[in-house]
Amino acid sequence: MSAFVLENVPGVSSAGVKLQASSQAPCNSATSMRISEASRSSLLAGAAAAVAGWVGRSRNVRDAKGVRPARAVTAVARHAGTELDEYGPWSFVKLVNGDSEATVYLRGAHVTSFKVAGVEWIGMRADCKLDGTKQNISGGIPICFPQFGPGEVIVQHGFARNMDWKFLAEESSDGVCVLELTETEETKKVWPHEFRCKFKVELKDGELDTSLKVENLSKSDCEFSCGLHSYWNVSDIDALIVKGDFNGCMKTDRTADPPTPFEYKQDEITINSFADEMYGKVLPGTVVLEDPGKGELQIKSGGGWKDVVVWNPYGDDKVGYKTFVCVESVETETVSLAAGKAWEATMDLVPRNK
Ligand code: TA6
Repeated sequence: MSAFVLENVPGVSSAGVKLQASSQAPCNSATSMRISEASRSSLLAGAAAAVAGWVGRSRNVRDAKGVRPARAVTAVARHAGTELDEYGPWSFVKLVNGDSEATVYLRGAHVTSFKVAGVEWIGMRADCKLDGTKQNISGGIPICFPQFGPGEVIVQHGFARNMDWKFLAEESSDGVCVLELTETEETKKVWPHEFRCKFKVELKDGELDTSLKVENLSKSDCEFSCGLHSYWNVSDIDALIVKGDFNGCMKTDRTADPPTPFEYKQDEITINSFADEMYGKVLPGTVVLEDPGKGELQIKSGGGWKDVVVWNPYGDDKVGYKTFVCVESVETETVSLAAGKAWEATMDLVPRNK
C-alpha cells in the first residue's frame, strides 16, 4: 500500500489508493500519471500491493507528511479507476478500465473522450474550447435538458450543458462516475421546478455505458424534452454509413420550410450535404456507425430515448465537419413528469476497432 492519503473526500474515508509496480504497459492517461508519478519511492514501497482501482481527487493527493508529490514518470498498472481533476478552469473526471479511457467534464456532465486501445470515438468540434472561454463544450456528448432544440424562454438545447454538475464521490466507484444537477435560483427563473438530474457514466473494458435520470422534486408536474446531442469522431464523413431500424419511420428534414415528416424507406443513412434530420420513434434500439477507416460503433439507446437526430454542417471547415457526425438519442416530444416521479434513459457505446 502506498503512503498516499486522500483528504476531505466525501465518501472515501480510507486511504483508497493502491499501487503496484508491474511489468504491464503503463496507462497513457494524464490522470494515471498524476497518481503514478507521485513518488517513485512510495510506488516501490507499495509494490507488494495487489492491483486495484481507486477513486480519488487529484487535488487532495498528499504523501504521508502531507506534502503534495512532485510529478515524475513511472510505470503503474491498475484495473479500473476514477479521478477528479480540479487543476484547470473546468474540472473533469478521468475514467480508466483496461485499455479503455474516458473523460467527463463537470461542465454539463459532458463526456469529451472515449478511447479503446487509443482509438477515439467521441467527436470534438474544431471550435471547441475547454478553457472556460465558452459557456459550454462544442462536441462530445452534450446533455440537452430541460429542452431539446430552440425555445423562447430557455436557451437552445437547455441550460444543463451550461452548468457545472456536482461530482458525487460517494456514488462513484472505480471506472464509474456519477454527476448531479439540481435547480438554482437562475434555473427557476426559466423553468420553475425543483429537480435532480443524475448522469452515471460507467467505463467497462471496451464499452462506455451512460444513464440519465431526471427526478421531479416539485409538488406539481413538470414538462421537459431532452437529448444526448452526441458528436462522434469519424474518419471521413463522406465514407460513413449510419445503420439502424429506420425503414418505415417518419423522417423530418429540419432544414425544409415547413419541415414536413415523410416516410423513410431504408435502413441506412449517408451524408453528403448539410444535414439536420429527425428520424421519429426508432428508439429504443441500436444505431451503428460503420466507418471504413476505423471500425464500427454500436450506439445502444434504451429507456426514454425515442428519436434519432442526425446533424452535420457539411462543408463548414471551421467546425471540422469532415471528422464528426452528430447522431443523437433524443426525446423530442414533451415528457410530462408527475411530482415525485422519475424518468430515465440509457445509452451504451460498444466500439469495434478496425
Ligand atoms: O441537434 C441538432 C442541432 O440542434 C442543429 O439544429 C444545430 O443547431 C446543432 O444542433 C447545434 O449544435 P451545438 O452543439 O452547436 O449546440
